[in-house]
Amino acid sequence: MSNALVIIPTYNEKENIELIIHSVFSEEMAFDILVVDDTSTDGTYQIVQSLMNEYPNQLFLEIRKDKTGLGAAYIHGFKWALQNKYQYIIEMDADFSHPVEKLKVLYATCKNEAFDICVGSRYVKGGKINNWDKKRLILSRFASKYVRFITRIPIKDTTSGFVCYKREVLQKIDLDNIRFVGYAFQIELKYKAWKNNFKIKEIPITFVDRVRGKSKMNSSIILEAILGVLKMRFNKV
Ligand SMILES: Nc1nc2c(ncn2[C@@H]2O[C@H](COP(=O)(O)OP(=O)(O)OP(=O)(O)O)[C@@H](O)[C@H]2O)c(=O)[nH]1
Ligand SMILES: [Mg+2]
Repeated sequence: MSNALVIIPTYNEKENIELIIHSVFSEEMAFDILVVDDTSTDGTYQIVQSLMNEYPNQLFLEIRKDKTGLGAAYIHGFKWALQNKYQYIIEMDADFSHPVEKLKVLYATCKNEAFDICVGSRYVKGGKINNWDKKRLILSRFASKYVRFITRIPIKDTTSGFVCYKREVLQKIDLDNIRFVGYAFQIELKYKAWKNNFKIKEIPITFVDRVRGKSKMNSSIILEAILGVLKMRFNKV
């Protein structure tokens, strides 16, 4: 068993899940993986189950009955990680948007430097986004500036979903009190960590738009983030 866990939330990722699992396990550093699947209808969790024999005590699966959002799936995964004594807990998407080869940098930054959180960032020097259309680029960049303006948080990529947290951070934050489910969940977690004086570092990543499978992004997720940031700032969360 490793001391670092990569949590991959999935909903209908049959085109990606096997490839991403093999890809993480072919890294030199031994990470464990927890897939948190919301009862995908396309066979995603059955693929994970079939791989568990190949990776005993390294690959784990939690199936949630209801699809209640990315945030809820991560909270479930975090609680599982804390119960199972992981020291470093990493969030990563299933769709290869996040560079697998940077997992070790996220981990090393928390382990060897005096940081509690390491964020894979598109918006620090050296960070990039490949293949996004203009509309998505503008939306994401606007979101990042908006969040900083409202909350004053010293992080450039607050919506990033490629993050390593030390267990102490997730122990300190009240996971039962996380309000948001979509992108806003990513912002809320970083905001609460910062408010609790945890030290955060951003490292540059190249984010690549998904090549396989379908997006789960929708306008209610965006609206939640816009309103949620204001609520958070004015302490309604
Ligand atoms: N368990 C769970 N996973 C989800 C849910 N929504 C999205 N995911 C997963 O969360 C990760 C990020 O979702 P994406 O659909 O890639 O969201 P995105 O990156 O904003 O959108 P695209 O990359 O444009 O598709 C993926 O691994 C999804 O399968 C959900 O409600 N439950
Ligand atoms: Mg994606």
